[in-house]
Amino acid sequence: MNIVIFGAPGSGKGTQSALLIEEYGYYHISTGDVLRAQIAQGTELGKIADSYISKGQLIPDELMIDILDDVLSAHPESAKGVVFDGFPRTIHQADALDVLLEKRGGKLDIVVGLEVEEEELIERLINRGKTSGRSDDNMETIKKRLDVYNNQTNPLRDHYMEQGKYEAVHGMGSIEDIFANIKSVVEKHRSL
Ligand code: B4P
Repeated sequence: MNIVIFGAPGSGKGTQSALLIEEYGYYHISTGDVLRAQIAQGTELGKIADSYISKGQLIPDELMIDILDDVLSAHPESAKGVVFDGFPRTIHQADALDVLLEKRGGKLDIVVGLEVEEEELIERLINRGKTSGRSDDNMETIKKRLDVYNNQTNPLRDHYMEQGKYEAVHGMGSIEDIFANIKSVVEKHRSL
């Protein structure tokens, strides 16, 4: 299965993706982690990525799509199923994902949307900022990230609803309870 974990910054995408991988053994691609690894290594790509991330902006679509294509090609085990964490973030990326999967004989099965109130998102990210060292976990950048999410990423919710692929999951409460709900949604699609 190919699963997208969708949600606002701080909605728990990374947290729940890790549990999904543990449970089902799919290949995990966090585009945020891929970019942060490049930043940590000081590569040219990392410098470009940092200039967007630290301002709370999205990396340009074409660049992000090329990076994803490269990651998929470098990991043939991804053909058995992927948890896409943080991708797609725009309609253009969503269209590109369909093409990338089709090219490899696959398709997107389900989009798990973690739905969390904005106040809670801000609290989580501010808390993470105390220890993460991330250039984007501060109040000013968090507000920009939420604006970008509302304007550019949230429209994907309707896009995937129209395709019958969107499964809303209440993303507040304990990590275990949220995961139990995600699991039941994934199991439902696995048995289809
Ligand atoms: P990401 O790395 O995807 O960062 P994120 O949206 O903050 O989500 P993350 O997965 O890290 O946090 P989570 O919600 O799990 O992206 C960072 C940046 O990279 C973007 O802003 C953008 O610039 C760039 N980028 C990435 N992908 C891109 C793309 N496709 N196109 C263009 N640009 C892209 O967790 C947040 C916190 O909440 C954690 O501290 C966690 O412990 C906590 N938490 C989780 N679940 C909880 C719960 N149930 N209760 C309490 N706390 C919880």
